[in-house]
Amino acid sequence: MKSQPTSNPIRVGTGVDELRQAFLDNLTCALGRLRTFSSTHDYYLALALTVRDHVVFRAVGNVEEGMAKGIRRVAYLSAEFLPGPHLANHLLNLGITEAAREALGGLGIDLDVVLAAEVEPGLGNGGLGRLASCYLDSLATVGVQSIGYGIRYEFGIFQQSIRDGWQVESADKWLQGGNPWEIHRPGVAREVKFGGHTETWVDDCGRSRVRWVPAFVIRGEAYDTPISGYESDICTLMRLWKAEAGESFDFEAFNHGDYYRAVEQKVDSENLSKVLYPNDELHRGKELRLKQQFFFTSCALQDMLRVHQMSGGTPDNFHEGWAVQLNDTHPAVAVAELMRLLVDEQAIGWTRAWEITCKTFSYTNHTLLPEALEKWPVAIFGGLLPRHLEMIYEINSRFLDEVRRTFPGDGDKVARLSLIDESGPRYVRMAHLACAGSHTINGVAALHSDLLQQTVLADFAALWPEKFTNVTNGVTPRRFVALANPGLAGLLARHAGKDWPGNLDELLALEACVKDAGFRHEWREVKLANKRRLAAVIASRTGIEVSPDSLFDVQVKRIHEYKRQHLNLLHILSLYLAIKRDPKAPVVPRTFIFGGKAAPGYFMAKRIIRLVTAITALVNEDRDVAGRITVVFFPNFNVGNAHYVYPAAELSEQISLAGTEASGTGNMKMSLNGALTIGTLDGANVEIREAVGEENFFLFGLTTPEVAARKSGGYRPRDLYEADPVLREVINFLANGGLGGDPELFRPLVYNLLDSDPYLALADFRSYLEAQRRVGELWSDPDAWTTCSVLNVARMGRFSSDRAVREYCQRIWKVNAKPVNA
Ligand code: 26Q
Repeated sequence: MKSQPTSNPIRVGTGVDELRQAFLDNLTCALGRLRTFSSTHDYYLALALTVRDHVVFRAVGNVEEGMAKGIRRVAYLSAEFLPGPHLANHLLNLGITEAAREALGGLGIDLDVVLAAEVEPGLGNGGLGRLASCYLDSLATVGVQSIGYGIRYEFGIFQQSIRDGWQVESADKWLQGGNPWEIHRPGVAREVKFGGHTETWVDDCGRSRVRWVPAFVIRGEAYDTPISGYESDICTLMRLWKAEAGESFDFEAFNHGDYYRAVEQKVDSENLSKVLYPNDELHRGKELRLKQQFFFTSCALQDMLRVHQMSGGTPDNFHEGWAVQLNDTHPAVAVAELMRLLVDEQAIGWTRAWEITCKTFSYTNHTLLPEALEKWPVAIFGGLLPRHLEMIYEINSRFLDEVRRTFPGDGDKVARLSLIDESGPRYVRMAHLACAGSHTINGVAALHSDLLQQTVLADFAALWPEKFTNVTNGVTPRRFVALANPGLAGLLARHAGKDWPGNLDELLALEACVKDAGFRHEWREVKLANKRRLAAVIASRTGIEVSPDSLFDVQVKRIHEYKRQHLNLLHILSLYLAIKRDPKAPVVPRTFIFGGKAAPGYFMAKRIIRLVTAITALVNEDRDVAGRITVVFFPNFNVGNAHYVYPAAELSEQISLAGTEASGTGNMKMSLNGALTIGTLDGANVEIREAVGEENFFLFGLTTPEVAARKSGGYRPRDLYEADPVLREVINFLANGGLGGDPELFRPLVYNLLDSDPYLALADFRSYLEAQRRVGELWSDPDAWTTCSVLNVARMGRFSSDRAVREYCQRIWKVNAKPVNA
């Protein structure tokens, strides 16, 4: 019998009085606090628990409904999620922000102060993790039964601070103050095996079967975080797994009276989900990372099978119950694990199991850099997952038979496509496993999807062209406009209608306002207020005073050579030197704002941060350029800080070398907040430029084919240095200690540029300067600039993650989303 969830009307009531009463009840009963002794953090926890009741109440109802209807669900498997602060987002989605403000206001408590007390879960490195969270938000918004599976890292991405100009990392203790959003479900636990060996046996029906006898077992316990949708009845889950010691091993150790060994094993097991790996070379190929990947993947698949069977499904129709998306190759071992579950544990024949597997998975690739493709040494893989290695060999042998049939006599192709790299020491190629086991493979922007098929996955594209498609990334306008930029949100609601957060194409209506001087004035006032807000935050965090009347030129993203923060820095130095030479040089007042973390083991990226801070010291303290250029490094860029930065940006720096950035999503966030983009034809920049109009975008740089031609023609950056006096002056200044301090500090950067310049910064330098000159020119005409800014926002509707998720639903997952405007 279907049971409807019920609850106390106060607990889930949305009126001011009910919210206030529920808040006070939680303060007293859940937290055991007297009001007089309560801290802001207590208030935050009490309000979070209040709001959680609302979302969980809906989540419980949804689960039952889904079970009853037997519909296909979506599982998004991702080693990373970056949800950002939850509280304000739920209030917005539930439409109770103002009621909550009033409820707390009546008690003399300021909602904004309470919201600021939330510590965000930093369970991801950057773009890929944030994308996963945007997609969970949109899945709930468009009404799809879905779940995001991942790892409950105890320590997320490190906290960054700047000491003596250098990045300093510290542990992210996000759970220290308690996490009111998660519901721990010790009862929802899965056993995950590791190591050991395999054995064959014969079952009752006389079939030959394989049994995996592990060396150890780790238990995964579920922690559920509810995900609400915007104005949606649906509430879904992010289910993260925490590693705990498996029971049996404690017992074995106790039986031998070896208490300490038992405790040691417990600690060892729990280490599995301790810390998120940064995306750097040093951590590639680390066994613990493979353990993490298999751990969450196996927990997730076992969980899906259980849900499927509880909803009346059988292992044989698993693919009808679940569509499973692999967010990059991090969960790609799922392909082998589902095969093992079906073949070894459910006794389904190989051919049928493979059919089910291929109908279940689809794979999103997020990189074109060949060195970033994951591969595992066969010895590590087989030591940890002996049965999976056997299965991968079997998958490979059948797969390569197909390749030989399609391309007879092409041995090189067979070697290139193989799931095992045998060109040197042997590796398991995770992208190949993902491609073989998926029905659809997508890139994350049109250019990226094309290049994927021409480069890193070209052989797969030749074999299975029908598997390949593109789904351009999107971002949630709820968090990145409605929450982050309430001033703009109000203006949009007044001029484009109140439905824009759920239907971003409505913003097109702004085009009609662009000629209205009053509207443009309001638009500028909103931006100015956002710049003031950011200036205040910058002053309090860095001590640097920036003028809200200057052009805010922003580059915030992970620090990486391919993203070319150093190209931006070369431009800044060229301006600095120009003003030093000629105080009348035509340079509009600018504030250059940088933000982003460098992977702890990435030498060049850390030097780039050091260069930003050196230039900060030089420029900000030089009276000759005072009021003309200011440089800031905004420390610890994360989702919460992004809320201050994106709304204040006027110029969005998207200057990666063409053909290197898969998509970018910060480009979308800034344009949606009214920034103009200076960018290359890379990633989603291409589509953003098409959407907003080329006259509203500052284009520069080589195109991808031109990059290829330059490289194959023997690129010699030193020749460019010799030929260009401006470039020479800037580089000499850097190399000869112009920044003060140790002249050796930036030599590695300088010689890297002159001798190899792998991302062609010098080749694009001139064109970049020229585009920056046009930026300065347009900015000097506020009306013209504002017009471009409005048109950017008006035409960005396509970059809502709702659109992206609907495309996945229709074309890849084959599930129904609710119609737009329903
Ligand atoms: C791999 C092995 C070992 C340790 C860590 C990793 C690892 C972790 C994270 C490798 C890569 C990542 C993250 C990649 C990422 O964020 N990619 C970005 O994805 C965005 C969403 O699609 C795109 O917009 C960006 O262009 C892309 O760089």
